[in-house]
Amino acid sequence: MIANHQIRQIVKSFQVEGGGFTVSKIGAGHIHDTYHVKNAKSTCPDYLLQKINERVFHNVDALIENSVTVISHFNQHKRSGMPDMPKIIPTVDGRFHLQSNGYWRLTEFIKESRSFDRVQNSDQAYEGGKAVGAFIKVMANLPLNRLNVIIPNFHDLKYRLAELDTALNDIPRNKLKEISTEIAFIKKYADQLLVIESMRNAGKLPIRVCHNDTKFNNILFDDSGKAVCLIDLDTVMPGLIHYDFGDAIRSCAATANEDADIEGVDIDLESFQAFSHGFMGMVDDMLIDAEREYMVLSVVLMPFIMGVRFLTDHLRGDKYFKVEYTGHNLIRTKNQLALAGKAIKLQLDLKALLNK
Ligand code: GN1
Ligand code: MG
Repeated sequence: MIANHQIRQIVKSFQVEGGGFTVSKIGAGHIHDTYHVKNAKSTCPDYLLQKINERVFHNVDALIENSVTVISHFNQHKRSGMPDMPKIIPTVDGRFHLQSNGYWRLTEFIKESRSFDRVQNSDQAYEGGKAVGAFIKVMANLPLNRLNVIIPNFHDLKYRLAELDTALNDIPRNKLKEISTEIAFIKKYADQLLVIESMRNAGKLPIRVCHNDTKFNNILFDDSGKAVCLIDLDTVMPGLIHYDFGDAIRSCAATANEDADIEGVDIDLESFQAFSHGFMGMVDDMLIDAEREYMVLSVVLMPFIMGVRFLTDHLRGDKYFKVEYTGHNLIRTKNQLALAGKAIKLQLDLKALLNK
């Protein structure tokens, strides 16, 4: 554990305004250690400090370079009236990260803004949909080659299944029993879900700049309830629009959070419709028919991929996602596969709502 006075020292290595900082840890993300740095001087900004997880992100320079590219592109090309994305604060010697027993980065914290783990109402879901759609729309004219590929094959189901297979080969046979239902579910649906990436590989779906981690709590809201922007730009990379839509629905329209047990996990149709309405309003004019056709399948694909990833991590001994107890990733697996199962059954209803 790093002490608060050490963190305050790290903060002072950046070009910060004000002083008398108080630091508190924020618990939401599964990857980095994140702290809210409160400024004693109320006219000066608060900050968000993160220790970058190097087990997940091997090339921190490439990561930071992407964030700088994305923020400056977004702020230059956004529609008038849209708020700016929070700035990355340089260190006193002009770098965008600090190396001190790990890598640290500091961003501006937009005062009176907050994120939500669970959607509160349909207006908020609609606002969230608009924010995710706006991100894709504004990033559409950033050439793909301006971005580094931070985690190759990130949302590639074939790759995730191969990783799961390797993990399965490494565990004792008697452990397989505990996960037989999950493995049977994955085997049953994998082929049908691979269709999205087959279409991508055949060049039939356009590659776009995507956020790739559109979990609901990565959307920032102001205190009037309007969405401000997307945060957590770590995985902004070339991808399919389906990744961002399906991943957002996975958390925004789920009736239980991903750590809850499988009972009660379902898709809330009202939140689905509200989010989709906000999202499609932003991107509809850029979509090709094939993208539209697979939009609803992405609502199955994304929790399915998460189920596969959580299960793989569980089998490997929880090396990737932060866990609070042994078996946490298995609960997440069951939850996400249950959600994928619900989405499979609801596909026709979702299609009808999307086209309404
Ligand atoms: C991780 O960083 P965070 O907690 O928003 C993960 C996402 C998963 C998510 C599941 C780089 O996101 O892909 O969807 O957990 N990010 C990375 O909650 O793997
Ligand atoms: Mg993240």
